[in-house]
Amino acid sequence: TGDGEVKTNIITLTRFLTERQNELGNHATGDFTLLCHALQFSFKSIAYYIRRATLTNLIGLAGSSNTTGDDQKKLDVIGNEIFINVMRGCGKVKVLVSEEEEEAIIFPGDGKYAIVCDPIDGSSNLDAGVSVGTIFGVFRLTDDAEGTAEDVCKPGTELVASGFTMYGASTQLVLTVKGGNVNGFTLDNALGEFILTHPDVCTPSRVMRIPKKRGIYSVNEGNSIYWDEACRAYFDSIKFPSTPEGKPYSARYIGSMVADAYRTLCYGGIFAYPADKKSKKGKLRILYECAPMAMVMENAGGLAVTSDQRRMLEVVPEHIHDRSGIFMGSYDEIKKVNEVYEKHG
Ligand code: AHM
Ligand code: MG
Repeated sequence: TGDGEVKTNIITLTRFLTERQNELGNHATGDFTLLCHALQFSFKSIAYYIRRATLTNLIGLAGSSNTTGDDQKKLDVIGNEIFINVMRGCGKVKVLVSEEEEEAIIFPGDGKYAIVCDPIDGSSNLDAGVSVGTIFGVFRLTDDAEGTAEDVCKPGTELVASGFTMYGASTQLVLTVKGGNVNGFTLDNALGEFILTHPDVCTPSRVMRIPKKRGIYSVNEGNSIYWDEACRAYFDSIKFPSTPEGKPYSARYIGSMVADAYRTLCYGGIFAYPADKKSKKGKLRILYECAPMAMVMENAGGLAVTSDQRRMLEVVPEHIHDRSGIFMGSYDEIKKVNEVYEKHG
Protein backbone atom coordinates (compact mmCIF):
# COMPACT_ATOMS: atom_id res chain seq x y z
CA THR A 1 0.00 0.00 0.00
CA GLY A 2 1.17 3.54 -0.70
CA ASP A 3 1.84 6.26 1.84
CA GLY A 4 -1.26 7.67 3.45
CA GLU A 5 -3.46 4.90 2.14
CA VAL A 6 -5.87 3.62 4.76
CA LYS A 7 -5.40 -0.01 5.66
CA THR A 8 -8.83 -1.51 6.05
CA ASN A 9 -7.81 -5.08 6.70
CA ILE A 10 -5.80 -4.68 9.87
CA ILE A 11 -4.97 -7.52 12.22
CA THR A 12 -5.82 -6.59 15.78
CA LEU A 13 -4.59 -8.69 18.67
CA THR A 14 -8.18 -9.81 19.17
CA ARG A 15 -8.37 -11.05 15.57
CA PHE A 16 -4.93 -12.60 15.83
CA LEU A 17 -5.88 -14.54 18.96
CA THR A 18 -9.22 -15.64 17.53
CA GLU A 19 -7.53 -16.91 14.36
CA ARG A 20 -5.01 -18.85 16.44
CA GLN A 21 -7.78 -20.33 18.55
CA ASN A 22 -9.73 -21.36 15.46
CA GLU A 23 -6.64 -23.06 14.04
CA LEU A 24 -6.59 -25.26 17.14
CA GLY A 25 -10.23 -26.24 16.49
CA ASN A 26 -11.85 -28.39 19.16
CA HIS A 27 -8.64 -28.67 21.17
CA ALA A 28 -8.93 -25.11 22.35
CA THR A 29 -11.18 -24.28 25.29
CA GLY A 30 -10.81 -20.55 24.73
CA ASP A 31 -9.31 -20.11 28.21
CA PHE A 32 -5.93 -19.05 26.90
CA THR A 33 -7.54 -16.57 24.52
CA LEU A 34 -9.53 -15.07 27.39
CA LEU A 35 -6.40 -14.86 29.49
CA CYS A 36 -4.62 -12.99 26.69
CA HIS A 37 -7.52 -10.56 26.48
CA ALA A 38 -7.16 -9.88 30.19
CA LEU A 39 -3.41 -9.43 29.80
CA GLN A 40 -3.80 -6.92 27.01
CA PHE A 41 -6.31 -4.97 29.06
CA SER A 42 -3.84 -4.68 31.91
CA PHE A 43 -1.17 -3.42 29.45
CA LYS A 44 -3.54 -0.82 28.05
CA SER A 45 -4.44 0.38 31.54
CA ILE A 46 -0.81 0.60 32.65
CA ALA A 47 0.08 2.42 29.41
CA TYR A 48 -2.73 4.88 30.08
CA TYR A 49 -1.58 5.67 33.63
CA ILE A 50 2.05 6.00 32.57
CA ARG A 51 1.06 8.52 29.89
CA ARG A 52 -0.89 10.52 32.47
CA ALA A 53 1.66 10.14 35.26
CA THR A 54 3.06 13.65 35.36
CA LEU A 55 -0.34 15.25 34.92
CA THR A 56 -2.01 13.31 37.70
CA ASN A 57 0.91 13.42 40.12
CA LEU A 58 1.62 9.70 40.03
CA ILE A 59 5.37 10.02 39.87
CA GLY A 60 7.55 9.95 42.94
CA LEU A 61 7.76 7.56 45.85
CA ALA A 62 4.77 5.81 47.31
CA GLY A 63 6.36 5.48 50.73
CA SER A 64 6.57 1.70 50.89
CA SER A 65 9.26 -0.82 50.02
CA ASN A 66 8.93 -3.95 47.94
CA THR A 67 10.28 -7.38 48.92
CA THR A 68 13.86 -6.59 48.01
CA GLY A 69 13.97 -3.26 49.83
CA ASP A 70 13.68 -1.01 46.76
CA ASP A 71 11.58 2.09 47.21
CA GLN A 72 8.31 1.66 45.39
CA LYS A 73 7.02 4.30 43.04
CA LYS A 74 3.40 5.22 42.95
CA LEU A 75 3.17 3.81 39.47
CA ASP A 76 4.78 0.56 40.62
CA VAL A 77 2.00 0.15 43.13
CA ILE A 78 -0.67 1.05 40.60
CA GLY A 79 0.76 -1.21 37.89
CA ASN A 80 0.89 -4.07 40.35
CA GLU A 81 -2.68 -3.51 41.53
CA ILE A 82 -4.01 -3.28 38.00
CA PHE A 83 -2.27 -6.48 37.05
CA ILE A 84 -3.49 -8.40 40.10
CA ASN A 85 -7.08 -7.21 39.77
CA VAL A 86 -7.29 -7.99 36.07
CA MET A 87 -5.77 -11.44 36.53
CA ARG A 88 -8.13 -12.19 39.42
CA GLY A 89 -11.09 -10.93 37.44
CA CYS A 90 -10.50 -13.05 34.36
CA GLY A 91 -11.08 -16.27 36.32
CA LYS A 92 -8.44 -18.22 34.41
CA VAL A 93 -5.52 -17.70 36.79
CA LYS A 94 -4.81 -19.67 39.94
CA VAL A 95 -1.29 -18.55 40.84
CA LEU A 96 0.19 -15.09 40.31
CA VAL A 97 3.78 -14.12 41.04
CA SER A 98 4.64 -10.44 40.83
CA GLU A 99 7.97 -8.75 41.45
CA GLU A 100 6.16 -6.45 43.84
CA GLU A 101 4.67 -9.21 46.01
CA GLU A 102 6.80 -11.23 48.40
CA GLU A 103 4.55 -14.29 48.26
CA ALA A 104 2.75 -15.89 45.36
CA ILE A 105 -0.91 -14.87 45.23
CA ILE A 106 -3.36 -17.74 45.02
CA PHE A 107 -6.79 -16.99 43.58
CA PRO A 108 -9.86 -19.05 44.45
CA GLY A 109 -11.63 -20.89 41.64
CA ASP A 110 -10.42 -23.40 39.13
CA GLY A 111 -8.07 -21.27 36.99
CA LYS A 112 -5.70 -23.44 35.00
CA TYR A 113 -2.93 -20.90 34.53
CA ALA A 114 -0.12 -19.39 36.55
CA ILE A 115 1.20 -15.95 35.66
CA VAL A 116 4.59 -14.53 36.53
CA CYS A 117 5.14 -10.82 35.98
CA ASP A 118 7.10 -7.69 36.60
CA PRO A 119 4.29 -5.14 36.24
CA ILE A 120 6.58 -2.10 35.78
CA ASP A 121 10.18 -3.00 35.04
CA GLY A 122 12.79 -0.26 34.84
CA SER A 123 10.88 1.98 37.23
CA SER A 124 13.98 4.03 38.10
CA ASN A 125 13.36 5.60 34.67
CA LEU A 126 9.75 6.61 35.33
CA ASP A 127 10.27 10.11 36.71
CA ALA A 128 12.31 11.04 33.64
CA GLY A 129 9.66 9.75 31.25
CA VAL A 130 12.02 7.11 29.87
CA SER A 131 10.62 3.80 28.58
CA VAL A 132 9.58 1.12 31.05
CA GLY A 133 7.79 -2.16 30.47
CA THR A 134 5.72 -5.07 31.76
CA ILE A 135 7.18 -8.58 31.47
CA PHE A 136 4.98 -11.67 31.73
CA GLY A 137 5.18 -15.44 31.53
CA VAL A 138 2.34 -17.98 31.44
CA PHE A 139 2.45 -21.54 32.82
CA ARG A 140 -0.33 -24.10 32.34
CA LEU A 141 -0.94 -25.85 35.64
CA THR A 142 -1.41 -29.58 35.80
CA ASP A 143 -4.99 -30.63 36.47
CA ASP A 144 -4.17 -31.74 40.01
CA ALA A 145 -2.18 -28.61 40.90
CA GLU A 146 -3.34 -27.15 44.21
CA GLY A 147 -1.98 -23.71 43.49
CA THR A 148 1.23 -22.94 45.35
CA ALA A 149 4.47 -21.08 44.67
CA GLU A 150 6.05 -24.43 43.82
CA ASP A 151 3.79 -24.66 40.77
CA VAL A 152 5.82 -21.90 39.12
CA CYS A 153 9.31 -22.86 40.31
CA LYS A 154 9.82 -24.44 36.91
CA PRO A 155 12.27 -23.88 34.07
CA GLY A 156 11.36 -21.46 31.29
CA THR A 157 11.05 -24.41 28.92
CA GLU A 158 7.70 -25.05 30.63
CA LEU A 159 6.30 -21.61 29.80
CA VAL A 160 3.38 -21.83 27.38
CA ALA A 161 3.60 -18.16 26.48
CA SER A 162 5.57 -15.10 27.38
CA GLY A 163 6.30 -11.59 26.28
CA PHE A 164 6.44 -8.00 27.31
CA THR A 165 4.94 -4.61 26.68
CA MET A 166 7.17 -1.59 26.30
CA TYR A 167 5.73 1.79 27.17
CA GLY A 168 7.88 3.99 24.98
CA ALA A 169 7.20 6.61 22.34
CA SER A 170 4.50 4.12 21.44
CA THR A 171 3.28 1.07 23.33
CA GLN A 172 4.70 -2.12 21.85
CA LEU A 173 3.50 -5.62 22.76
CA VAL A 174 5.70 -8.61 21.93
CA LEU A 175 4.14 -12.02 22.33
CA THR A 176 5.32 -15.57 21.79
CA VAL A 177 3.92 -19.02 22.51
CA LYS A 178 5.70 -22.30 23.17
CA GLY A 179 7.27 -23.60 19.98
CA GLY A 180 5.89 -20.61 18.11
CA ASN A 181 7.03 -17.40 16.52
CA VAL A 182 7.36 -13.93 17.95
CA ASN A 183 4.79 -11.32 16.98
CA GLY A 184 4.90 -7.60 17.57
CA PHE A 185 1.91 -5.30 18.06
CA THR A 186 1.58 -1.54 18.46
CA LEU A 187 -1.14 0.04 20.55
CA ASP A 188 -3.30 2.37 18.49
CA ASN A 189 -4.35 4.80 21.20
CA ALA A 190 -7.35 6.09 19.26
CA LEU A 191 -8.73 2.64 18.51
CA GLY A 192 -7.63 1.21 21.86
CA GLU A 193 -6.40 -1.89 20.05
CA PHE A 194 -3.05 -3.57 19.67
CA ILE A 195 -2.37 -3.88 15.93
CA LEU A 196 -0.03 -6.47 14.42
CA THR A 197 2.78 -4.31 13.06
CA HIS A 198 6.07 -6.20 13.30
CA PRO A 199 7.36 -6.66 10.80
CA ASP A 200 5.20 -4.88 8.25
CA VAL A 201 2.09 -7.04 8.03
CA CYS A 202 2.36 -7.07 4.24
CA THR A 203 5.38 -9.37 4.48
CA PRO A 204 4.39 -13.01 4.28
CA SER A 205 6.18 -14.10 7.45
CA ARG A 206 4.56 -11.63 9.89
CA VAL A 207 7.06 -12.68 12.54
CA MET A 208 9.89 -10.95 14.36
CA ARG A 209 13.36 -12.41 13.90
CA ILE A 210 16.41 -11.08 15.67
CA PRO A 211 19.30 -10.29 13.27
CA LYS A 212 22.01 -12.96 13.47
CA LYS A 213 24.60 -10.39 14.45
CA ARG A 214 25.02 -6.67 14.96
CA GLY A 215 27.70 -4.56 16.57
CA ILE A 216 25.67 -3.13 19.47
CA TYR A 217 26.19 -3.98 23.16
CA SER A 218 24.04 -3.09 26.12
CA VAL A 219 25.40 -3.52 29.65
CA ASN A 220 25.91 -1.37 32.76
CA GLU A 221 29.63 -0.68 32.37
CA GLY A 222 29.64 0.98 35.77
CA ASN A 223 29.77 -2.54 37.16
CA SER A 224 32.82 -3.53 35.12
CA ILE A 225 35.22 -3.40 38.10
CA TYR A 226 33.16 -6.22 39.64
CA TRP A 227 33.11 -8.40 36.49
CA ASP A 228 34.96 -11.69 36.33
CA GLU A 229 37.83 -12.17 33.92
CA ALA A 230 35.78 -13.89 31.19
CA CYS A 231 33.15 -11.17 31.23
CA ARG A 232 35.77 -8.44 30.96
CA ALA A 233 37.55 -10.35 28.18
CA TYR A 234 34.35 -10.63 26.17
CA PHE A 235 33.45 -6.94 26.40
CA ASP A 236 37.06 -5.96 25.69
CA SER A 237 36.99 -8.14 22.58
CA ILE A 238 34.07 -6.21 21.10
CA LYS A 239 35.40 -2.80 22.14
CA PHE A 240 38.99 -3.35 21.06
CA PRO A 241 38.91 -5.38 17.82
CA SER A 242 41.95 -7.58 17.25
CA THR A 243 42.40 -6.59 13.60
CA PRO A 244 43.03 -3.06 12.26
CA GLU A 245 39.95 -3.31 9.99
CA GLY A 246 37.70 -4.47 12.86
CA LYS A 247 35.11 -1.94 14.04
CA PRO A 248 34.34 -1.48 17.74
CA TYR A 249 30.73 -2.04 18.79
CA SER A 250 28.34 0.78 19.70
CA ALA A 251 27.16 1.03 23.30
CA ARG A 252 23.46 1.52 24.12
CA TYR A 253 22.10 1.26 27.67
CA ILE A 254 18.72 2.56 28.74
CA GLY A 255 18.58 0.84 32.12
CA SER A 256 15.11 -0.56 31.42
CA MET A 257 15.52 -4.20 30.53
CA VAL A 258 12.38 -4.28 28.41
CA ALA A 259 13.52 -1.31 26.33
CA ASP A 260 17.10 -2.57 26.03
CA ALA A 261 15.91 -6.06 25.11
CA TYR A 262 13.33 -4.74 22.66
CA ARG A 263 15.97 -2.69 20.84
CA THR A 264 18.24 -5.74 20.82
CA LEU A 265 15.41 -7.82 19.36
CA CYS A 266 14.77 -5.26 16.62
CA TYR A 267 18.34 -4.31 15.72
CA GLY A 268 20.41 -7.27 16.94
CA GLY A 269 23.44 -7.26 19.23
CA ILE A 270 23.67 -8.22 22.88
CA PHE A 271 22.06 -7.25 26.18
CA ALA A 272 23.71 -8.45 29.38
CA TYR A 273 23.30 -8.14 33.11
CA PRO A 274 26.11 -10.42 34.26
CA ALA A 275 26.56 -11.87 37.73
CA ASP A 276 29.55 -10.13 39.30
CA LYS A 277 31.52 -9.83 42.52
CA LYS A 278 28.97 -7.42 43.97
CA SER A 279 25.81 -9.16 42.75
CA LYS A 280 26.98 -12.75 42.87
CA LYS A 281 23.72 -14.06 41.46
CA GLY A 282 23.15 -11.20 39.05
CA LYS A 283 20.39 -8.62 39.39
CA LEU A 284 17.54 -9.76 37.18
CA ARG A 285 14.99 -12.29 38.42
CA ILE A 286 14.81 -15.67 36.75
CA LEU A 287 11.08 -16.23 36.79
CA TYR A 288 9.58 -12.97 35.58
CA GLU A 289 12.50 -11.13 33.96
CA CYS A 290 15.05 -13.59 32.53
CA ALA A 291 12.94 -16.59 31.47
CA PRO A 292 10.16 -14.77 29.59
CA MET A 293 12.72 -12.61 27.78
CA ALA A 294 14.87 -15.67 26.98
CA MET A 295 11.83 -17.38 25.45
CA VAL A 296 11.18 -14.36 23.23
CA MET A 297 14.84 -14.24 22.17
CA GLU A 298 15.02 -17.96 21.36
CA ASN A 299 11.74 -17.99 19.48
CA ALA A 300 13.02 -15.06 17.41
CA GLY A 301 16.17 -16.99 16.49
CA GLY A 302 18.47 -15.60 19.18
CA LEU A 303 19.91 -17.08 22.35
CA ALA A 304 19.97 -16.42 26.10
CA VAL A 305 22.43 -17.86 28.61
CA THR A 306 23.35 -17.41 32.27
CA SER A 307 26.71 -16.12 33.51
CA ASP A 308 27.88 -19.73 33.77
CA GLN A 309 26.80 -20.23 30.16
CA ARG A 310 23.82 -22.46 30.82
CA ARG A 311 20.75 -22.10 28.64
CA MET A 312 18.64 -19.53 30.49
CA LEU A 313 15.40 -21.38 29.78
CA GLU A 314 16.63 -24.50 31.57
CA VAL A 315 17.34 -22.79 34.88
CA VAL A 316 14.99 -23.90 37.64
CA PRO A 317 14.48 -21.22 40.31
CA GLU A 318 14.40 -22.53 43.88
CA HIS A 319 12.47 -19.52 45.06
CA ILE A 320 10.12 -17.27 43.11
CA HIS A 321 12.38 -14.20 43.44
CA ASP A 322 15.71 -15.89 42.60
CA ARG A 323 18.12 -14.01 40.35
CA SER A 324 20.56 -14.90 37.60
CA GLY A 325 23.21 -13.31 35.44
CA ILE A 326 22.07 -13.14 31.82
CA PHE A 327 23.47 -12.61 28.33
CA MET A 328 20.95 -12.54 25.51
CA GLY A 329 20.60 -11.44 21.93
CA SER A 330 21.82 -12.30 18.45
CA TYR A 331 22.77 -15.93 17.86
CA ASP A 332 26.33 -15.22 16.72
CA GLU A 333 26.97 -12.83 19.58
CA ILE A 334 25.94 -15.25 22.33
CA LYS A 335 28.04 -17.97 20.67
CA LYS A 336 30.97 -15.56 20.95
CA VAL A 337 30.25 -15.13 24.67
CA ASN A 338 30.20 -18.95 25.04
CA GLU A 339 33.61 -19.19 23.36
CA VAL A 340 35.25 -16.51 25.47
CA TYR A 341 33.93 -18.08 28.69
CA GLU A 342 35.11 -21.51 27.57
CA LYS A 343 38.57 -20.12 26.99
CA HIS A 344 38.63 -18.63 30.48
CA GLY A 345 37.11 -21.85 31.87
P1 AHM B 1 13.52 -3.13 38.55
O1 AHM B 1 12.73 -4.40 38.35
O2 AHM B 1 13.65 -2.77 40.02
O3 AHM B 1 13.00 -2.01 37.72
O4 AHM B 1 15.04 -3.45 38.14
C1 AHM B 1 15.30 -4.06 36.93
C2 AHM B 1 16.01 -3.11 36.02
C3 AHM B 1 16.06 -3.58 34.60
O5 AHM B 1 14.99 -3.06 33.87
C4 AHM B 1 17.36 -3.04 34.10
O6 AHM B 1 17.92 -3.86 33.11
C5 AHM B 1 18.21 -3.05 35.33
O7 AHM B 1 17.35 -3.02 36.44
C6 AHM B 1 19.11 -1.86 35.40
O8 AHM B 1 19.92 -1.95 36.53
P2 AHM B 1 21.19 -1.01 36.77
O9 AHM B 1 20.64 0.32 37.15
O10 AHM B 1 21.91 -1.69 37.89
O11 AHM B 1 21.99 -0.99 35.51
MG1 MG C 1 12.16 -5.60 37.20
